[in-house]
Amino acid sequence: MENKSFDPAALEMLEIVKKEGYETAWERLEKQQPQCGFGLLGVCCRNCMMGPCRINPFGDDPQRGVCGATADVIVARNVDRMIAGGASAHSDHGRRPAILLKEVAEGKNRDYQIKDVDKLKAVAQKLGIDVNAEINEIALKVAEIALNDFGKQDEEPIKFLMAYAPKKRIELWKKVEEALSTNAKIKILPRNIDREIVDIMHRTHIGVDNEALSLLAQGIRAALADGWGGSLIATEFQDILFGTPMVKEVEANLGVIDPDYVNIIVHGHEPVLSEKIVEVAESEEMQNKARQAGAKGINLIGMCCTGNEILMRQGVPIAGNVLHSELSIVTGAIDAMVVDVQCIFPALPELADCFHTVFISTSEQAKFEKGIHIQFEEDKAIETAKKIIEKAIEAYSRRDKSKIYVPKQKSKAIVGFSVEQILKALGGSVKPIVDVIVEGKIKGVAGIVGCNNPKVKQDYFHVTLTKELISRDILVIGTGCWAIAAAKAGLMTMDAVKMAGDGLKSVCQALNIPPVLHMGSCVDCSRMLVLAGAIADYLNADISDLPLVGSAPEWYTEKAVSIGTYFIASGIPVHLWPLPPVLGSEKVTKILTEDVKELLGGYFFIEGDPIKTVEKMEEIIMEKRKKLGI
Ligand code: SF4
Ligand code: MSK
Repeated sequence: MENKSFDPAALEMLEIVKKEGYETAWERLEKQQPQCGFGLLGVCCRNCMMGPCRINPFGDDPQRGVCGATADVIVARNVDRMIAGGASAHSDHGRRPAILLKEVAEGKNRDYQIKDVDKLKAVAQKLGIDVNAEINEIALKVAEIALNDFGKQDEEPIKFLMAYAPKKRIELWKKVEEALSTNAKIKILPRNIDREIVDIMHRTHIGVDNEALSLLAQGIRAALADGWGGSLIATEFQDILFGTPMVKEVEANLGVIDPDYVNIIVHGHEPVLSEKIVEVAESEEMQNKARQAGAKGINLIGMCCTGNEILMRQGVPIAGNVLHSELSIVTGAIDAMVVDVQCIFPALPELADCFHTVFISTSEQAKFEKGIHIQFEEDKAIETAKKIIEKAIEAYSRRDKSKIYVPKQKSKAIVGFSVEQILKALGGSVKPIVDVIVEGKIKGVAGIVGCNNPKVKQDYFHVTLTKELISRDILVIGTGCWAIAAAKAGLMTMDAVKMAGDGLKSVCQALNIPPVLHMGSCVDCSRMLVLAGAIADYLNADISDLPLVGSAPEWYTEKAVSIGTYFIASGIPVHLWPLPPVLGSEKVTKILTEDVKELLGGYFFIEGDPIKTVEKMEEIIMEKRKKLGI
C-alpha cells in the first residue's frame, strides 16, 4: 500500500478502497500488467490499416512497418501526435476565454464582466494597442488579435508569441530556422495555433513526412504555439475576466471535505463555469436552500486544475490532485462532482454510482455513459450554475451516513503567485531576484509541472524533489498537480522556509514568501515562460543562459509532452519521469536529449530517482552560473 501514495490521506482512502472492493487507477494499473513493451518504446503504429505494425526492439525482423516506416519515423510521428493532443487541449481551452472576452466586449454576454482592467491594459500594451481607448474597445481588439492567432492563414509568426517572447529568443528561433533550412525548409516559428496541430495530423498521416528531424521540428512548432500562444492566451484572458491571482492562504487535501455541508467538487481545467459556481454557491439563496435540506451550507471544493484556477483567484480549498479524484468520491461525503474538460477519468461516474454522489458533466466536448449532463451555456451561466448546485443539494438528502469517512489531513498553503504578484513582492522589477541569484543566495530556479501517475508513488517524486531542491538554495516554482502535491505536503507555507538552505531562507524571509511558489494550473506554465522571459530581457540575455531548469516528475498527459517541448524549445532543460515512449528510436532519443541542446539550448533528460534528479538539476544550474560568470 505504501508504494501507492506518499500522501497519508490517500493511504487511508486506499484502505477503504481495498476493504470495500472499489476500483481506482491503481487497481486498474495492476490489471494492465505487463504493459505493452512496444507501446512503452514508442515503436507501434496504428496510423493506417495496412497495420497495426510494430518494430522489433532487438534488431530482428520486423524492422519496418508494412509501408516501410522505420522505428525513427514511427517514434517521431507518435511523439508529434502526443504534442498535437496536448497542444490542442491547452489551446482549445485558450480559445474559450478569448471568445468570451469578445462577447463581453460586444455586450453579447452580460453574465461575465472584465474584472481586471489593469491586466487588460497590460496585455493590450504588449500587443501595441492604444490603451487610452474605451475599455470594451481595447478588449475587443485584444480578443480579435488572439482569435486571429488561432485562425490566420499567412506565414507570419503568431502575434502573441512575438509580443511576449524575449527578443533574443525570437532571434535564435529565426537563426535555427535558417540553419535547419539549408536543404529543405524546416520552420519552428508557429503561424497559427490551430494550423500547427492540423499540420502534425497531416504530416503524420501515412506517406507524408518520413524524416525524424522534420517531424520533430513540427512538434516543436506546435508546442511553441501552445506555450506562447494557446496556453498563454488562456492564462491572460482568464486573468482579465476573473482577476489576476494574488497571494492568499488556502487549505489543501481531502480534509477540506466537511460532512456537515453540501460538498461540491469542481474538477477539470476551464474556470469559465467554475467561477460562476463559486459566485452562485456563495449566494444567500443557495446557502439557504442547503440549510433547508439540513446541511450547514455549501462547501465548494476544487480538484486538479479547475481547482487550481479557483484556488489561485478565489481562495477555494482544494481536495487534491488527479489521483485524488476517485478517492474523494470514496469519502462518501461528496454530493456532486461537476466536471468540465481534461483529466477526468472515465471511471468516475461509475464510482459515483456506488455512492449518492451525482456526477455532472457540463461540456459538449466531454460526455460520459453514466452520470447526468447539464449543458453549460456561457450566456446562461448563472442559470446553469444554479441548476447544478440544486442537483447537489438534492443529492445531499440521499447520503448513506454509514459510507462516510473523511480523512483529517489538510495543510495550509500560501498560493497566488502570478507573475504580477511576484513582481509586486519584488517591488515592481525582476532586479531583486536577479541580484540574489548573482549573489548566490539563490543558485537558480526550478520549474516543476504536471501530473500524478500511478506508476510513480503518488506525490513522492514531487515532494522529495522539491524539498531537496530548496535545501540546496534552488527556488521552486510550478503549476498543476505538482503544485497541489506541494500544497498538501505543507511546502507552500512560511514554516517550510526552515527546510530551505541558508541563502534561500534569507531571501524568503526578506520577501515574506514561501520557498515553493504556486503559479497556477497546467495552462499557467505560460506564467513561468513569461517570468523567464522577463528575467532574460532584463539581463539582455537568452533564456538558455539563465540558471533555470524544469521537471515533470510524475507526468502522464499529452499536455505534459507539449509543455516539456515548449520549455526545451524556449531554452530550458527539462527532466522527465516516467520514461517517455521514445527509446525505440536512437535517433529520436538523441535529437530530443542531445542535438536539440545545440540548436535551442533546452533538452530533455530522464532520471527515475529524485535525489539523482536534483543532483543533475543542480549541475545544470551551476554550469549556467559558471557560463554567466557568477
Ligand atoms: Fe504500419 Fe506504416 Fe500503416 Fe503505420 S503507417 S500502421 S507503420 S503500414
Ligand atoms: S490536471 S494535466 S494531471 S497537472 Fe492539469 Fe494535473 Fe496533469 Fe491533469
